Amino acid sequence: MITMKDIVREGHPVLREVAKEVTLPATAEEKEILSEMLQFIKNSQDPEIADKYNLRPGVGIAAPQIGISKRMFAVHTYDENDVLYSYGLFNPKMISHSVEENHLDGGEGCLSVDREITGIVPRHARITVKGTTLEGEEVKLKLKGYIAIVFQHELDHLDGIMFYDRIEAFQDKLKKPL
Ligand code: SB7
Ligand code: NI
Repeated sequence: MITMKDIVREGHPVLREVAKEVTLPATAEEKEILSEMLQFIKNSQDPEIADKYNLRPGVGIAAPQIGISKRMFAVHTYDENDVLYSYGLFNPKMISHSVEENHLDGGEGCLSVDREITGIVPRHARITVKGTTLEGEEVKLKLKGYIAIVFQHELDHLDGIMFYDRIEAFQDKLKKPL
């Protein structure tokens, strides 16, 4: 069972690596890891289990967050219409996106970041993602709203990008000479 002790925190180089493609079909071990990741997210949303194991509630997790530099992530959360999006995906890839942007008013957080970082994280409003499910099925998902933002957060982890890299004020501060 995955618990918080397995979660790699910021500062660990694996979070900054570009993760490697999973050779398909995925091995039994890769499938096992990805289903454990999905189970961790489900557990983190179960008040009793989360309390018992001290899990921080999460909506998704990417393999680099457990120290595995492979292109796979799990998402388990509901959209604005209470439709459940529950996926373990191998080699997820954004194949198109809107020009229009969107963001969460409250900003974003991350299981690998143990501090509050405020700021607007600009994201694409709509994306199309292709990937292979835990069951080995190829899917093409058209996403918008909250779910599209969660997927972009997870896709970024596979490219070594943290949500705060995209906070404009933060970027400006880094670029500005003293
Ligand atoms: C807020 C939180 C997340 C995505 C988008 C907005 C995910 C939090 C959990 N993770 O750290 C997953 O990488
Ligand atoms: Ni994250």
